[in-house]
Amino acid sequence: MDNSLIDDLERNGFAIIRGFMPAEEMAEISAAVDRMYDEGMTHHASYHHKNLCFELLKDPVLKRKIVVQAYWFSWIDKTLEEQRRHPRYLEVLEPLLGRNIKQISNQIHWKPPGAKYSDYRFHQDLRFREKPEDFNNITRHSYTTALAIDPQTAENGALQFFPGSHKLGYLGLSDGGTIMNGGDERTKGPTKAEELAAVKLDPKDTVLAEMEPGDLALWGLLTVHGSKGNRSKTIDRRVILNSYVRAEDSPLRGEWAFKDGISTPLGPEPHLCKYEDLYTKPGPYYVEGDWVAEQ
Ligand SMILES: O=C(O)CCC(=O)C(=O)O
Ligand SMILES: [Fe+2]
Repeated sequence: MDNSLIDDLERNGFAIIRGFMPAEEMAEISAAVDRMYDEGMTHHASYHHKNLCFELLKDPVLKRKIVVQAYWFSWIDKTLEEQRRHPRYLEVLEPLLGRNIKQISNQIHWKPPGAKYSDYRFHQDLRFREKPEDFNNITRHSYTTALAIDPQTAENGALQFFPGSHKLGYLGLSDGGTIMNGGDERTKGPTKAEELAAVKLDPKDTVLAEMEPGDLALWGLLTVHGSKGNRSKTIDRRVILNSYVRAEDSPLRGEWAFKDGISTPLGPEPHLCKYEDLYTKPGPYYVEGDWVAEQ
């Protein structure tokens, strides 16, 4: 067991594992992520099919369609389906979650250089568990991981964390608006210093998670984090976010990742994860007007 990982998570609420995924495997994963971008671009608007989703925006600065996120692409890509349950995840997660682990989210985030909307407002991921009552010990036994595909720097919008913020309870930051652009006039755009001050956080205390391809960041559902937009001219900022939960604390939700320590492929049909309408609105369908068009 790596005690420094557990210490970091207990003390700071997040940890970074350098060299989590070997370079040879990263080359394949990176190519698969690019395939998913191309797949997303075959759609004219945001596309949903069961848990699979591609979120597209018409970027007002680039003046073209971009893909910002994909969800549960593991349904359509073998490399990435294996990636989500790679034995390295078990090595890291077993001391935290045990040998029976389900996965709640499976996301790629892109930040095309120069795009207007590539900020992620500060938040706690508990915000994205709309039915916390479906889980036991929800904040204790859930972790989100971010695998760096590109180098992650201040310039291209690396993640930022508030160390120790996981001890503050749920703060409600960025509730009630989109995670990229806020809600009303008070919260529009990236998180403002006043919003942080209202919950006694000081922007000077953030830690930038600079990472190389293959490094992994992980954090709990109460750790405050976000990221700035991509201000670089040439480099994307791609990450794969996978979130995991102790299976016995999530009887209703999630896809198996490890069953008694055995890496477990997706089954014939998706399970309820975060998308509430899986059974009532499986699609496929498009969401024509998106929030950018509404600005
Ligand atoms: O991609 C990012 O920088 C942040 C993503 C994130 O925190 C989330 O989707 O919950
Ligand atoms: Fe998050």
